[in-house]
Amino acid sequence: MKELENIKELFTTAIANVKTNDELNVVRTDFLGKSGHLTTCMKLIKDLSAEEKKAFGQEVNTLKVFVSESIDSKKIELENKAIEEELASMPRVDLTTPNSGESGSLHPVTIIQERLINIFRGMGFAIEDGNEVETEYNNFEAVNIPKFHPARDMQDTFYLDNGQVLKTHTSASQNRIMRKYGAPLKAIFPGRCFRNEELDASHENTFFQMEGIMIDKDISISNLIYFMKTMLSEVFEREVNVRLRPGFFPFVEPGFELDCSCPYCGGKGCRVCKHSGWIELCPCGMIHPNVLEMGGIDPEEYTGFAFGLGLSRLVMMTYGFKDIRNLNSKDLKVLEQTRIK
Ligand code: FA5
Repeated sequence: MKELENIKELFTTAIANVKTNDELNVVRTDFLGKSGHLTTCMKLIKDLSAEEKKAFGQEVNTLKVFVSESIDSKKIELENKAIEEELASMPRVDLTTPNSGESGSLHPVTIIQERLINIFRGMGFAIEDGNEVETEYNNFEAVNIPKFHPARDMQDTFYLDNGQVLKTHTSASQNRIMRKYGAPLKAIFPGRCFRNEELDASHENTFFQMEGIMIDKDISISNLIYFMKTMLSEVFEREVNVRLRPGFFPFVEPGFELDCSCPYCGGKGCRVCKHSGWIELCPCGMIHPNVLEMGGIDPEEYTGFAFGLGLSRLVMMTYGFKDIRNLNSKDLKVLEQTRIK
């Protein structure tokens, strides 16, 4: 019937022009909807003879099936096209590319820091994190360095406009950690420190330290020596000896500089230890009663030790870096150096 042929032609052109789902929905409504072409053309049936009605009905049905199947396959075609476009816009990874053998590596400071964390975790120490921007109180006053104390001159400091400071040493976190845990307490807290330094091969303005404190009843210098010796023997993977020399830090009394027997020559003397057999490694001491008190811990009841390991310097020694500035240099050779080990 002419009417149906016209509808089919109209539909074929309309579906061929469809580019989006919205356009497809419009075509569906135009042909299959309540007032669509196929529904309205059924109204013609009432003027037909009984025989024509049957044939017409069949033709309309056939056209309806054709229209809905065409709409369904157009829908699938649009979906596939959308997936293809999304895939084409994604970065391509060729999983069959042969591996170059190159692999990434952690930064040497991270490697040694992780090793230290594992050692201390094994000895029951909590691992804490400190702020990089600190209050002047935490960085100085809380560790017994009041305003105008000459010891402030030992650490040339970056002050911020709001009066806070870039942490000059990890000791700045002692007060917060003592207040957080109270006594007894065993914690280490590695962190980045900043000082306005005259730069050279062993001085950076940004470097890492790792602080440790242990506070309990009857803690003595023997405990300090034991933990330092155990830590350093594990770090260097061989038995080392330690010795203490007097050192001054306002937050410990007595204070020490701890030397470690050279792990490279076993104490005989070599280039690394400048032929002395000893390496200066870690200032430490018994926590000053004022510092315990400011941390909310009764110094009559508790004693403790603290140490401040120069982590960046330890990394230099472990991997044989001659200049500390390499560690912050972004030079990939730094990472390659640790990959060999
Ligand atoms: C301190 O910072 C004390 N807070 C350490 C301490 C903690 C003592 C607890 C007693 C008890 P000192 O300024 O010496 O101390 O620094 C400690 C270590 O950090 C040094 O031995 C050194 O290894 C490292 N260090 C200091 N300044 C720099 C720098 N500019 N660049 C690289 N490493 C540095």
